[in-house]
Amino acid sequence: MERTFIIIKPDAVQRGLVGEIIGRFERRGLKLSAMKFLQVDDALARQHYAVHAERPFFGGLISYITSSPVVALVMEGTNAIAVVRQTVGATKPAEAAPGTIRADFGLEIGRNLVHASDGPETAAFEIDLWFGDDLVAWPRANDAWIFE
Ligand code: IDP
Ligand code: MG
Repeated sequence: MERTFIIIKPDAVQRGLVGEIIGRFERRGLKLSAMKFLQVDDALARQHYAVHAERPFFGGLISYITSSPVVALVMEGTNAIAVVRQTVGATKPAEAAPGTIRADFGLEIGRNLVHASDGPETAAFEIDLWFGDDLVAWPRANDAWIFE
């Protein structure tokens, strides 16, 4: 079983899309392992996006992610990292496949609604950064009908 880290970004929270977005992951069969609602500070934003520190959009990205509260969550399931990226869609909403979150709700790269880990190392780093050991392992009643 694999875990991945997701942020419902400030634009999605402000637009009242938290339930819609979490619902898409839940309906797919993914299982919650952790969740919190928080205002991200500058230090956490810079650590989370450290890989982009030299990019021209970095300042705007830090302003965006710290501008208003976010929902951070960890979800678990078979191939969770890849299936969440697939459900989220391509970075540029205009290039995201119809039916993905970014295509269904977004227009611009700098307001693309959701973050999701892009690989196993990133997922491990991000889960530790945002939640440490604060994850919940729990038996879900319908696990056997989703995980073979
Ligand atoms: P990802 O979120 O699909 O993994 P990354 O390339 O890792 O995309 O970029 C991280 C985030 O930085 C994007 O989701 C987007 O919010 C922002 N971003 C990336 N490229 C640009 C850009 O060219 N202009 C503005 N924002 C950008
Ligand atoms: Mg990324």
